[in-house]
Amino acid sequence: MNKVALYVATALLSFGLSAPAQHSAQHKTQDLLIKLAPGFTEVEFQGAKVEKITDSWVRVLAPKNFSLHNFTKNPAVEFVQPNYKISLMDDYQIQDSLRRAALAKMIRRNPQPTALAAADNPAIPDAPQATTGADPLFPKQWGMLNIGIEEAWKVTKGNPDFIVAVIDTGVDYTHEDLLPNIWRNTKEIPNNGIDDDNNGYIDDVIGWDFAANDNKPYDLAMDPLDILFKGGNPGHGTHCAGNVAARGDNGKGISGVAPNVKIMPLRFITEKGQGTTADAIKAIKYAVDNGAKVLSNSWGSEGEDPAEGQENQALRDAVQYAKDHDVLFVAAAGNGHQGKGYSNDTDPKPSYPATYPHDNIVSVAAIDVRDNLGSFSNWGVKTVHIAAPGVAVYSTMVGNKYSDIVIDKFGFKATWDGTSMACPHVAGAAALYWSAHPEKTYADVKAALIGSAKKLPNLSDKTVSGGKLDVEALLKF
Ligand SMILES: [Ca+2]
Ligand SMILES: [Ca+2]
Ligand SMILES: [Ca+2]
Repeated sequence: MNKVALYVATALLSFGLSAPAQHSAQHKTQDLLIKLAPGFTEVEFQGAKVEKITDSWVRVLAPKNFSLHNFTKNPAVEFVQPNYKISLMDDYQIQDSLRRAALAKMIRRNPQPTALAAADNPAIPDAPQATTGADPLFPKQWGMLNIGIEEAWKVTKGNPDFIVAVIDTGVDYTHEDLLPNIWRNTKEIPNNGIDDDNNGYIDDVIGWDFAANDNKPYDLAMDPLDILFKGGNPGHGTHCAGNVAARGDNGKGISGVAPNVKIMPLRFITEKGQGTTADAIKAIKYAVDNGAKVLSNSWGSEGEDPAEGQENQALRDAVQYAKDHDVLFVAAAGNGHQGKGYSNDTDPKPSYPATYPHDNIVSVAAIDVRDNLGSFSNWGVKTVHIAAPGVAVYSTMVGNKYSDIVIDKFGFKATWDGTSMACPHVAGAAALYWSAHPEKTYADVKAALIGSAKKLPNLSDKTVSGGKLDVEALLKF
């Protein structure tokens, strides 16, 4: 019959198949997102829990046996879909069974601490006094030199009022090289238990943690042994944030592409490397509503299979919301080795959200120090716009550290490789350009990124621009 019924059917089928076996409680509940029909601001279903997500979307937790009819007969319902899962694009879990057995033995012998509990998140420090001096680890940042950063910085290092939202696993906001550039919500009085700026979030002084629903979007990282065995977050958001806007010229660490702009840390992916569409949408809306002009998105979503008539309409609407507010949505193109849902050429096999049709999206591929496309990197001459450094990338790590290595333990070594690492370079570049040209629109910024890209023969049939990020040319564009 109508759209509603079709999507309810596919939604429930999909949800039943995709619910993780280890969370048996989820089998007893349907976790759905429902779009309200025009003119409706709320909806109720007897026996179901309804949570408002945006003006037009609600999350509904309904009993497993809740009938489709409850939705289809309700005039307030326009669209129903599962609350699709979202995950980090990089997974360091070891698959080989012999090595896993050896790791299991090690864990039994030496129980490892896992991530901090959310309740143990460090307090939010005050903004520090400014320090000056060269950034001692800058020479290790091959990616900065690769994109011509030093010439670009002669034009601008970014407007201190410009905000880039890092929508990810959180950020180590206590890190010496990030803390000076962490956004401050000056309309919120800290620790008074009141939502002073009336934005729906109490004491949100630097951002929000949508996974734990608190005001400390700290980057909870798993122990390396746990990551090798079970997967999880190695401090992904902190690494991304450093490449956007680690503080420059402060005598410490490194420098981001836009070393004077602000980072808004928004956490919606947990220490296990997983999030939900509902939380992603809330994070995107928060970023837009609280002044971020560029969103850095190094993650991939599920729930798009045109063959099955499925669509993550809720996430599409959130990207549209950003577009409607003149906000640029920079996204990692995706890593092809991930299996289902990802393929190297995103023209025939899209990767989401990077491949959504919204023209405020910039999809970013990864190159190495010799400008070769990373073996894992997605490309697409129609759907991936530009390449940027994304192999063995040096940046900030949780716990006041810096590295280009994710894990080097138990004979297993991984460097920070991924379109996840390339995306923040382009987000930082957009922030630089927009700082220099505040009158421009997202469409102008995107056109400048593409138009100024350095054309390379090996990328001519791989990206829309036929090249890689060139911030020197960008700032002269
Ligand atoms: Ca608030
Ligand atoms: Ca407050
Ligand atoms: Ca620094």
